[in-house]
Amino acid sequence: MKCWDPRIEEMPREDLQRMQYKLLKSLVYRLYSFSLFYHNRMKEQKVHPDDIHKLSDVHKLPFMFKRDLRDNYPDKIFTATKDELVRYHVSSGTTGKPTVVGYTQNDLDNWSTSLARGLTSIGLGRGDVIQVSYGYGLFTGGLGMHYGAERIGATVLPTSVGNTERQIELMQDLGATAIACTPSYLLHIGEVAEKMGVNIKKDTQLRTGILGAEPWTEGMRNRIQEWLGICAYDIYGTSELSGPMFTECAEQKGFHIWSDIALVEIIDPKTGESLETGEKGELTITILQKEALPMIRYRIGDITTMEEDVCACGRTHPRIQRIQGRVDDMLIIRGINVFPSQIEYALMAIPEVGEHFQIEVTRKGALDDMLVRVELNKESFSDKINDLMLVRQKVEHRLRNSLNVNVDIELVEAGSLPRFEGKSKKVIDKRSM
Ligand code: DLL
Repeated sequence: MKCWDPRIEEMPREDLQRMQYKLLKSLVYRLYSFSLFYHNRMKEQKVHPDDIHKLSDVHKLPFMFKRDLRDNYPDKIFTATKDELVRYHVSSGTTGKPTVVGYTQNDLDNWSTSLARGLTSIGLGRGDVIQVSYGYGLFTGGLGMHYGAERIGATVLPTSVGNTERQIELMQDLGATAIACTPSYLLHIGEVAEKMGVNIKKDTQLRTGILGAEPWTEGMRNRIQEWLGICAYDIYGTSELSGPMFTECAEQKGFHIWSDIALVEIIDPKTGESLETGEKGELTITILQKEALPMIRYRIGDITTMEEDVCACGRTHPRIQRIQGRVDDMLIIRGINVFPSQIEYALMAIPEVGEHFQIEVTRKGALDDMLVRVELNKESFSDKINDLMLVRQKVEHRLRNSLNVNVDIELVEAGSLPRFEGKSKKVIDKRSM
C-alpha cells in the first residue's frame, strides 16, 4: 500500500535513529532551559542535557505520569504561551481529576501528519468518505480523526456519536466507505442496522473500520470483519500524547509508531527497567516534537510488546502489538491477574457466544468472586436446558483454562447487556463500591 511520505516511512532504521537522537537532544535542552517543571525533574534525577550522548541515554531521563498533569492542572506545565495555543482537549476525568492538553498549530499539524500516514497505509485517500463516529468536543477522537482524514483529501462525514439510526441512513445516502469509532459502537451500529433491515455488507459501501480507543481482540476483529464485510484496523493513542495517532497498516500486525514523532520504550511496570524488544511490559512514550505540552518518558500504563523488524509493508518504524489492557484495568482474582481482554479472547473462540459480555467482581468474606455474564448469539439461545448446559460447560472450560481461576458464568439472551456509543464499560467491580 502506498506511503504518504515514503522518504520518512521507509527511511533506513539507522537514519531514523540518528534523527531521533537529534530531536531528543534538542527537546531535552529546550525543556531544561525553559521549563521549570522539567528543569527540576532533571535536577532531582541528577541528569543534565550534556549527559545525553546517544539515543539509549533516554533511560537516564525521569519518567512522567498522568498524576503530573493532574497536579499541575490545568496548564502549569505548558511550554507554549497562551497566544501560541490554538486548541485545548480535556479528558473525561472518569479516573480522577481531568487532564488538559493544549496544542500549538505545529502540534496539530504533526498529529494530522501522523494520522495521514496511517490512513494512507490502509488504502484510504481522495474519493473516500470517512464517517467519524468518535465523539467530537473535549474528547480527542472526533476532531483528531477529522483533521487526519481531511489531510489525505478524503471527505469527512462528522456524525460524532449517538443518533444511531441517522448514522446508518447517512452512511447509506452519502456512501461512507470507512467508519472511525470504537469497536463497541460499531457492534451497536451493526445491530441497529439489522433491526432497520439494512445489511451493512450489501446495502452500504462501507469497506474499512478504523477502530480503537479501547482494548479489543483479534477474535473480535475477525467477527466484525466477517459480519460487516469490512477490513477492521486498530488505531491507538491517548489524550495526553495528542489523541488517536497511530494505526496499523494493511498488514494488520500492530501500530506503526512514527519514529520522528515518538520514541517508544517498553519497561517493566514494577522496576521501571527497560525491557528487550518482544518482551511484554508498559508502554512509555516520548513525544519528540510537541511544543505546548512536551512529554518525556510518559508512562501510559498500557501493556503491550514492541516489534522492531521491518514490516512486510516496507515501513521501517517500530510497531507495538495490540494493547492487552491497562496496568490499572488488571483484576486480581484470588491472587491471579486477569485482564478483561483475556476473557474476550477466550469467549470469541466459542461460536455460540455473541460479541457482548460483562464482568462483575464481588468479595465474599476475604475471597474475590468473578461472574461473567455472556450473551449468546441469537441462533444459540435455546429453550432446551440441555443445549444451554452444554454451552455453559464449554464457556466454563475455556475460561478456566485460559485464566487459571474459577469463574461463575451466567448465559444471557442476545441483546440483553448494555450497549455503548463510546468506550465500553465491561467491568463492574463491586469491591470498590
Ligand atoms: O482514547 C484516544 C483515541 C481516540 C484513540 C480514538 C483511538 C481512537 P484517551 O481517552 O485518553 O484517548 O484514552 C487513552 O485508551 O491509554 C488505552 O488504555 C486506551 N486505548 C486507546 N486506543 C486503544 C486501542 C483515546 N486501540 C487510553 N487498544 C489508552 C486498546 C486503547 N486500548
